[in-house]
Amino acid sequence: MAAAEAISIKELPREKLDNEKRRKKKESVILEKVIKHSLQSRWALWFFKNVKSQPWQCNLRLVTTFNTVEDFWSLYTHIQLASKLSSGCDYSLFKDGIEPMWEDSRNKRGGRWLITLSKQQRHSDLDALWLETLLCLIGEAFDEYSEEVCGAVINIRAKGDKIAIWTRETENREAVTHIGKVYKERLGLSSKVVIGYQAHADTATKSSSLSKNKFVV
Ligand code: MGP
Repeated sequence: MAAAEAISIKELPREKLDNEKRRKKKESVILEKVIKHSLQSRWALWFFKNVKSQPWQCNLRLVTTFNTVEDFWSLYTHIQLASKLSSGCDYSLFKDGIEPMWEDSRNKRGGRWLITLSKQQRHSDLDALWLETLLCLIGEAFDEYSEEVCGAVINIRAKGDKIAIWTRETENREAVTHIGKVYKERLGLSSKVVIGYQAHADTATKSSSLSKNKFVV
């Protein structure tokens, strides 16, 4: 079939050949749209590996961006599970155009809903919680407040891993609390578990590793 097609294309005059190429390109774009399912936003995956001799920002690398369900799964199944990364590494998934750092203009007035895990949970819970976090993001799970979401970060740390959803404005109380409630429910956390929301401005200036919670759910 492909060989027969190649022969017939070769025999076409130049103008017809160009038209044929254009038709085929259009066809493949349409086919891609039919086969692939678009996400509402384009997302960027970042990887951080701690090299202490370098400034923090130099250790951050953009892996790739995607905007379809299929491309998300193909990326997810190709990269290392979070639980297999070495200590000091992070993955971040952010809306394309927002850098996963406090300084980005879309993050600087925002904060994060933080899930802190025990060392034992790396093996029992971490990968499932991170996957659910990713699905909340790409599925825009927070109703009309999904626009407030900037991204999510997973920190692999010897002292205990962390997962957080970053939102853009700490002052949008209604949006922040809605996102926190839905997130807690999606993670299947018991109502007895309390999770906290911290402003990046506080995290960035904190002296201990605990900054105060602005909201809890
Ligand atoms: P971390 O990687 O978020 O948490 O921040 P970790 O390693 O668990 O440390 P802890 O302090 O929360 O216990 C570690 C350090 O990385 C910070 O103290 C900053 O020096 C740097 N860092 C982290 N973030 C998210 C940023 C950021 O957005 N911008 C800049 N400039 N530095 C950051």
